[in-house]
Amino acid sequence: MRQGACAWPLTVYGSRISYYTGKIETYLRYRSIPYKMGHYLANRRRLKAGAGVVQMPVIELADGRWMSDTTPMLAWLDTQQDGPSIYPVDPVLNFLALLIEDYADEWLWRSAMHYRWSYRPDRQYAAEALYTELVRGVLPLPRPLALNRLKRRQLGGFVKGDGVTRRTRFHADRTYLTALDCLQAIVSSRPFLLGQAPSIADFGLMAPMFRHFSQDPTPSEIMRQRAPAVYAWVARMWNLNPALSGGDLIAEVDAPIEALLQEVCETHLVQHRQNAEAFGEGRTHFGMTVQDCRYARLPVSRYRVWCLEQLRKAWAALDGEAQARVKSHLSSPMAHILWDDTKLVPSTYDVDNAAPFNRGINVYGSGVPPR
Ligand SMILES: N[C@@H](CCC(=O)N[C@@H](CS)C(=O)NCC(=O)O)C(=O)O
Repeated sequence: MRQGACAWPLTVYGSRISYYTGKIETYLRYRSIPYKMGHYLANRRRLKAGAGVVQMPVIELADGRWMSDTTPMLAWLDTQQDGPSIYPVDPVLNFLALLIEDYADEWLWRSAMHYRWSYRPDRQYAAEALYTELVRGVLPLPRPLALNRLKRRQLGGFVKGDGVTRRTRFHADRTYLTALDCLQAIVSSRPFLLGQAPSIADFGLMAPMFRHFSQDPTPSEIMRQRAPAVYAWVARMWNLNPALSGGDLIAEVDAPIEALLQEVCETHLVQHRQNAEAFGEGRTHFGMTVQDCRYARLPVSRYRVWCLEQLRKAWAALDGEAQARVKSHLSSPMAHILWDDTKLVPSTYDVDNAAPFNRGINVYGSGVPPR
């Protein structure tokens, strides 16, 4: 580790069942960066004052700085390391890995929230876990009332409020199953997505696959039955040892990665285009058709417009030869939003490029999707 003992240890404000907290902890453990967990709810005013946002995770550095948003956090943390970077040297692999991270962060989220809060045993498990870890002793609420409020907030806001209805539910289920099938095909033949070493694609996918899909009762049983190699990969990622996990990445993108990229294009990139267009028109909600499913009313996210801007910037930074290679692996017309001349209305988020040390924003409004 190169850096600044002055910045460590870190205090991570999050939860042991949180999507993005699991992603960042996987990396901190891999690099042996010392950290402790801080109480999220008891410190929410400090998080708002320090990082500008109350979301999981927010990180306080020992030198008094604050970070939010795991994507720029990982990018910054990785500049502080001596070991081989998790960002591939090959610009094509690097671009595709960033795209997979974004798909894991911003597309699989809906499906993960649906599995956790739509299914009764999963909802009960998650509400109990959040109550015990975050609420008990902090908010003066009787346990049954707290559990009910948690379930209502999450199911109303992040499932129904994020477009999962009787008509779209099959697709929120299928999104997970397709991701599992794609990943099973990849990690059955090598330890990590892009070869013998973990990359940002693996760390990104740990967000949904670890704290949600491999832990929540319903999707974890599906994972064990349908994709045991993915179950093993999750454990491998959580138990990473840099001495045992170095090695080469694939020289060329292969068919199993292309199948995953096809799914990314058909789902996540459709959502990116529709969300950015609706943002540009000043709308609060939008509809979209993904594969054979019509989502009628989804909340617009300014943060996701910024994510798309970041991907388009990464694309623009590639030279002509790398761009041609990327295009050869993203044959779907849905991929064109990454490079076509669509004029996006700027998000105006993080215009100083200070993330993760900027004033953060939530993915939706003030946290929960607005109805
Ligand atoms: N882009 C952020 C997203 C963080 C995020 O949305 N975390 C969720 C929980 S895992 C959250 O705090 N949601 C807001 C809420 O529940 O109020 C990141 O990568 O860290």
